[in-house]
Amino acid sequence: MATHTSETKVVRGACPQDCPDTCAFLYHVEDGRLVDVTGDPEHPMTRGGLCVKLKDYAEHHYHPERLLHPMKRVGPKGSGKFEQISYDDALAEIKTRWTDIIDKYGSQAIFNHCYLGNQGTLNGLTSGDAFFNRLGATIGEKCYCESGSSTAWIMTVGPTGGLDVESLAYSKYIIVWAMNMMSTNLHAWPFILKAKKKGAKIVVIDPIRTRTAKQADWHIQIRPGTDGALALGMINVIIAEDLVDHDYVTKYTLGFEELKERAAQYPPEKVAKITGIPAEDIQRLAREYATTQPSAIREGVALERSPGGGDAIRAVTSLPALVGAWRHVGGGAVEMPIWEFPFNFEFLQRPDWIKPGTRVINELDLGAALTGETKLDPPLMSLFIHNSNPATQQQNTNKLIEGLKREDLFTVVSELFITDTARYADIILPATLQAEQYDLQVTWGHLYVMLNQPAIEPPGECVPNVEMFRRLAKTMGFDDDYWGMTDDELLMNMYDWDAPAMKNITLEKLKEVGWMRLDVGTPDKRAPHAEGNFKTPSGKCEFKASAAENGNFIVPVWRNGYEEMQPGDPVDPVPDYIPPHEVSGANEELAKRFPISLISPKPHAFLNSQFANEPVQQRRQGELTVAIHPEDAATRSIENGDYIRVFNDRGSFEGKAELSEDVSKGLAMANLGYWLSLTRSGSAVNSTTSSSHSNLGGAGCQSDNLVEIAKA
Ligand SMILES: Nc1nc2c(c(=O)[nH]1)N[C@H]1C(S)=C(S)[C@@H](COP(=O)(O)OP(=O)(O)OC[C@H]3O[C@@H](n4cnc5c(=O)[nH]c(N)nc54)[C@H](O)[C@@H]3O)O[C@H]1N2
Ligand SMILES: Nc1nc2c(c(=O)[nH]1)N[C@H]1C(S)=C(S)[C@@H](COP(=O)(O)OP(=O)(O)OC[C@H]3O[C@@H](n4cnc5c(=O)[nH]c(N)nc54)[C@H](O)[C@@H]3O)O[C@H]1N2
Ligand SMILES: [Mo]
Repeated sequence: MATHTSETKVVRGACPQDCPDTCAFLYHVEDGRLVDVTGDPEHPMTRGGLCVKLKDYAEHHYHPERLLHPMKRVGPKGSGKFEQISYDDALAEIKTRWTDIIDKYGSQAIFNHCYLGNQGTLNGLTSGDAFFNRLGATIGEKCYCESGSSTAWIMTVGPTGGLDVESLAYSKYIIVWAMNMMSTNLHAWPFILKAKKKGAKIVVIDPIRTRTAKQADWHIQIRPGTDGALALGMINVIIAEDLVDHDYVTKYTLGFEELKERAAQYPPEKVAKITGIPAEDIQRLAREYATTQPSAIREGVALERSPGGGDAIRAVTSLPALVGAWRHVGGGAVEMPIWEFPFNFEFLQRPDWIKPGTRVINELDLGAALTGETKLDPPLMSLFIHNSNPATQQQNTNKLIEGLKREDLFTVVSELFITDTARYADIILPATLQAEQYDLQVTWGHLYVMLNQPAIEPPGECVPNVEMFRRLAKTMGFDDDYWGMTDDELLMNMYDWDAPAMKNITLEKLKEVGWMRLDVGTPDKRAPHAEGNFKTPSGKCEFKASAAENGNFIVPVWRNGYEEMQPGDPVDPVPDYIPPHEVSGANEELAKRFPISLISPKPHAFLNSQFANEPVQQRRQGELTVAIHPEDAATRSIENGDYIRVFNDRGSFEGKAELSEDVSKGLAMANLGYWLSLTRSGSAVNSTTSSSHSNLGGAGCQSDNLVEIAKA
């Protein structure tokens, strides 16, 4: 940290990154220059410390390669050759091309690809929805993350925040299920340590012996994509040994008999064969979990990243009600507390502007949509990409890149840097970084409303997304009041400020203090479902989901507010185990050619692909490494430090071999996030991952990936 003088101005902010912690920032500014960004010591989650990724955040604002002006492509697509143009010329070009496309093909030939590069209310996940709904573009389902787990969570317990992570301090038994908290939810760990000090047992369920697993009392090394079987096996034991809280189940749950029947098909011996976990361990886990109250489950997103991911999360989310864990402070489960925030999605996304009959395409199917593999009428002729970097982050990137190369495709990218995706743009618009913009941050890991106030002027012609869409709306001739509203006017409409959770919270007060806790009970007292009160149609925890009667659906948040169900495979009202596609047994032929399961979790020092172009973070993270079991390495004559090639029918990438028993035999691990343009092979993990979907919410199956490995 730099030393600060009395000349230093301190401005309150909030971290914009796609992370459950959403830390409270203090921006330190001297002579108009951001000299440091520190964590607010008063904030109960941040507690004065930022993660390694954000340690050099002030400098990130002055990165020499930051985009400061609009750019127009001058070389072939993908070459990264651009020349500066004015903002007005960029807007004029967009208007001409879009008008032409709309005349020839209709507005649905335009597609917006957006994710959570920025997590603000004004500038984040939904920042393009109102504009593109107004334009009549094809609706993009934003399914990179949490769409599967949220659908499953809402089907089971409704849109509730569930267990407050701060209440983990009061738990006696904590299961961290598919989450590498030490890297991805660091600020929740101290609450777990508090519980541990008081004697709580910490269990981590993860195929890999991660940093987090190493801190646990018990690491359960599960085969990827088999969590649904483990949860049903636990339910089997809990019911067979009568560890059920019958009073709770009778009063506050729906479908116990059906769940009992389903779980009877998953005795521990059978589950042991599926998951690779010894039957005695499954029994012990079930007994300890049921009888050590309050017991808590921290659900990680990786639970959804397999073909049966949705049902796995429904089964896991059924556990606390079965044993009455919700009765206690510190008991229950947490997916995302985001459901406690009173968003006004009707205003945020303007679903009323969606023209009847507008089609929907999952962003994760963009490669197939662009290349013509999915027959589309009209075809996609223009892409607008912001807050996302699909060329590194989307599965099966080779197919996507083939689509991005199309000469007849008009692509606009709004970015901070010329990323792997921006290289394929026709026009690039420069975006602001967090110290340069105003926003109310959306948080998905705690219960504080967080205001970010601008501390410095935006450099060059950079503008926040919200202003970019105002300009685009004006350019396209939209004259609705919406586009003339100030940031504060928008925010006043985007939340229900009169909701009980917002008691005493106002924008004025937030401007003074920076952050305030929602009025949803304090961590030492909060037990939201002690007496049921689930937000499901029945008001109960639904082991048998009423929502399944509506067929396959995803939460409207992920599709511009669009409510209509898509015809899909019928969903079983009671969760079942749906096996992975890419395992021996499911696909013998594939498993013979590609015998290694590859997992691609989050990097410690990058935030998805962000900061992967920062030399400091590159040093912290190291080069692209593939962890492989020593026996698998030996049969392939691979030694520690060798460069290896990881491949399957979809693609390949190269990395450095790290022989490690942190991965079991038949499993390998390589982190996500490396920029293709900065790797040895010009490719990374997502060159190998498949485009298949989890059974709920259109989520991706990043953990369902068979590969072979050889010396490079
Ligand atoms: N194999 C594999 N693939 C995965 C995952 C995995 O575990 N394994 N995880 C998935 C998950 S969970 C997620 S969330 C996705 C994430 O996928 P993305 O959201 O695409 O991830 P980022 O790399 O954060 O890309 C965000 C981009 O937005 C830009 N950006 C940041 N702020 C702003 C802004 O204010 N305005 C504009 N216009 N741009 C901005 C950044 O520079 C960055 O390039 O990846 C998914 N992909
Ligand atoms: N440092 C850092 N922090 C981040 C991010 C980042 O890129 N870097 N990204 C942010 C984002 S977008 C998100 S969504 C969160 C996600 O944070 P996490 O929920 O922690 O997600 P992942 O890193 O995808 O995976 C977590 C763990 O799940 C394991 N896993 C993979 N497949 C399976 C499976 O089938 N079953 C089980 N039981 N475990 C499995 C992986 O080995 C990994 O250790 O982190 C956020 N925080
Ligand atoms: Mo994510």
